Amino acid sequence: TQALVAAMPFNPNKAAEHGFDLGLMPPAGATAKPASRLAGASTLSEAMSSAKLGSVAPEGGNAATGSLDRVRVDSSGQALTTNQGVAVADNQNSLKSGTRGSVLLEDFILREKITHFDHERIPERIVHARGSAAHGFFECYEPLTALTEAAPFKEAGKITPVFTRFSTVAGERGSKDTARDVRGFAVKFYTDAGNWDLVGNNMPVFFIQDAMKFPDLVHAVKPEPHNQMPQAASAHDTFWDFVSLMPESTHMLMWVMSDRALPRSYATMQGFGVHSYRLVNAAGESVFVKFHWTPKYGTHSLVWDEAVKISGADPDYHRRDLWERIESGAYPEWELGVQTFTEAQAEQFSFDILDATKLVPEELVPVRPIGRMVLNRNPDNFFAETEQVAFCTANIIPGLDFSNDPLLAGRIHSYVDTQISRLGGPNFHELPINAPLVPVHNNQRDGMHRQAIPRGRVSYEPNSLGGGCPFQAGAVQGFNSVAVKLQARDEQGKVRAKPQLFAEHYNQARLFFDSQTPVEQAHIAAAFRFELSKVTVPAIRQRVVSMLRNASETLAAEVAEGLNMRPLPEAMPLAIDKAIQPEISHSPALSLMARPGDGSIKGRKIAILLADGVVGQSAAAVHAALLAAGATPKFLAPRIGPVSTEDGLDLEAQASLESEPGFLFDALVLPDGASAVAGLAADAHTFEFIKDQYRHGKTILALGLGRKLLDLAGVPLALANGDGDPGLLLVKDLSEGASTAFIAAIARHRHPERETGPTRP
Ligand code: HDE
Repeated sequence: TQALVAAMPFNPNKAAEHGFDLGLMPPAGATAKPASRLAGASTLSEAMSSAKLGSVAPEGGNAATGSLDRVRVDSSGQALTTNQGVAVADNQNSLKSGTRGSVLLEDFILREKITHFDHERIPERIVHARGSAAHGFFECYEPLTALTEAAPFKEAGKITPVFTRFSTVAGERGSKDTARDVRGFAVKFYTDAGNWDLVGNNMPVFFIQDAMKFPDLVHAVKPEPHNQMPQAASAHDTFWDFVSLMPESTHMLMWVMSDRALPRSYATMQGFGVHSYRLVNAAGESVFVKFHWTPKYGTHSLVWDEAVKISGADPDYHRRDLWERIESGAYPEWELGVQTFTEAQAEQFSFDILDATKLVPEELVPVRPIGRMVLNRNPDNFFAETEQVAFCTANIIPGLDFSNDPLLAGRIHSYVDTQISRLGGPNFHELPINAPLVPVHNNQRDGMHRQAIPRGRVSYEPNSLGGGCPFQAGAVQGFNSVAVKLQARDEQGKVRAKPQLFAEHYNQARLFFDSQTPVEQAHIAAAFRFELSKVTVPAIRQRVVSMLRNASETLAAEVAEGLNMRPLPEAMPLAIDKAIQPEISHSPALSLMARPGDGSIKGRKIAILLADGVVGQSAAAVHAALLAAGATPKFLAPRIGPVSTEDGLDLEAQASLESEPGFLFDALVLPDGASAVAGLAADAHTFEFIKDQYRHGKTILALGLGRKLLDLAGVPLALANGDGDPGLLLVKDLSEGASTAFIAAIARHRHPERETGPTRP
């Protein structure tokens, strides 16, 4: 028993890691491309100094360095104290005038404790309130100096620490992880030239083109103001009312109704910078750039039925997944890629690169990989790190610059502004998680919660009393904005207007839909049907379908059919008077299936069912094989705890069928042994478990007599068209290479062949 329980890939009772640099490094033997400077270094600080990072802030603490002893608290072996450091003798009873008398006002211990508690909450983020984050590093593949002088891209093997936060957008801080929603993908690079935040999403486009519309969009999608419903859902009247009056949202709606909005985990979703930014080299020359994060483990999503069920059984599904992957060493990893193009190229595109509702198809500009990000350390404290981290699109460094995207402009203002109220004043950059690695020197002073103690009497520049310090860095060392030339068409003077191409709303929505596989298209149609079935006002449903007709008649017809809408409403009038011919009509890169991943099953959760009388050897052997492949196998039985086996091996169920239902797992093993099969068959949860696994396209391995459970659950052993089901493996025992076949089938993630139509069995 001990051996198998201890063989869990992570320790759920993980102790606090006070003062250690544990977990800061890539796993032993990890191959960093190309020549890693990490080899031989035992702490990140060491690795960073060998990677020629800048000096570490002398103030003594940045969460990226791991050297946070000044602010970390280790209470082991310590007596309880007040915030003034006074030892507390009794933490159970308030001070009273006699045991039954009134509580005394002088009880400063009680008052301090309650007062602090009363103020423990800060406002949640207005959007992206629910998130999870981790520390890690970015490693540069090769110098990118021809294009940019940005610090992380200077040398092959250069390491830059990062802190990355993933989030849902609409739900509140305590809402569920698996809502249909966009996911935030925000990366803080602690570079040796200051902090750079790449604040992106898991979709490369956005709903609106101008920041002016953002408060409207957010008000429309958030719970409705009169009754505060529904939580973490776009399936309601106000959202669809708004977007159906904003046809520029059509492209983004395709993404949000696709399985992209239901990621299987943060580790299996892409990330995008969305806007066009600029890369600037030392000579001041610049090109446009779009940033892409591509997950090493492939892009994998949930199906809707699965997402709905998970949100009930484990609202922390993605948070738990990220935490457990890191604890088990199956570190999430992404490749950073860039699409770079010149002003002249941009002029030729059939869309405007300042329009955040458009992407640059990879067929037009390929994505060039420039480095990788590995997340390998969980935060010590959720509030201090994940909640207090403050990302901001304005945080850029020399070598980067903005484009004139009007959505980006609004963001450059919004983030600092919102953080001033969320984090209580202008000094949140001093919080350890936000502090840059490089020292900060300026004449900003005071404000709420100031930590730094600036010395001397000079707080202005120019000065002579402070020897002129801190002085302007000058054009060579300091940040310079690209001197972009105004073009003739910009010389209209002040206008509240958009460029003409912003009025073309449907070409890329069509491109996206037409580039999906049939299963993905069916899921998009089903998502529109579901969401619009929650819309109570028929005119809004009609308006959405009339908008969809401009993007895809096929999709519009399918959605209308699902809503019993006959005849089809007229197509919405176009906002642009001339047809814009797109460059391409098909982009395979837009399908989730385009990135199956590295073929490993690292981080996948696999259920092995047990019951008394099970054949212990084969169950234990599958467990060992899955563990060796980097997955997280788990024994489950009708009840948690010890299970007796046919062959006398001690096994222990780590969860019950009731506590962790089937849809929480990526694959399933049905055990061998006559009495175990009878025991499992006597529990109705077993059949729910199997049916969900089957319906959701998961891989199922039945060992020996375990296949009987499939028959009892009514699972068909062949596909509807008579072909064999690639996700069902029925074997006598493990000797026939079954675990290899099982692992290969799990690596496919899901077997959509089982789906027979939009309404699915
Ligand atoms: Fe944000 N966004 N946003 N956003 N956003 C915030 O900043 C905003 C947009 C994104 O993990 C807020 O600190 C405006 C696009 C992420 O802490 C706020 C506009 C993209 C996060 C804000 C946008 C994003 C935020 C709320 C339209 C993808 C979470 C709390 C002009 C490229 C960061 C906060 C984290 C958070 C404003 C649109 C990504 C209110 C005004 C497009 C990942 O400042």
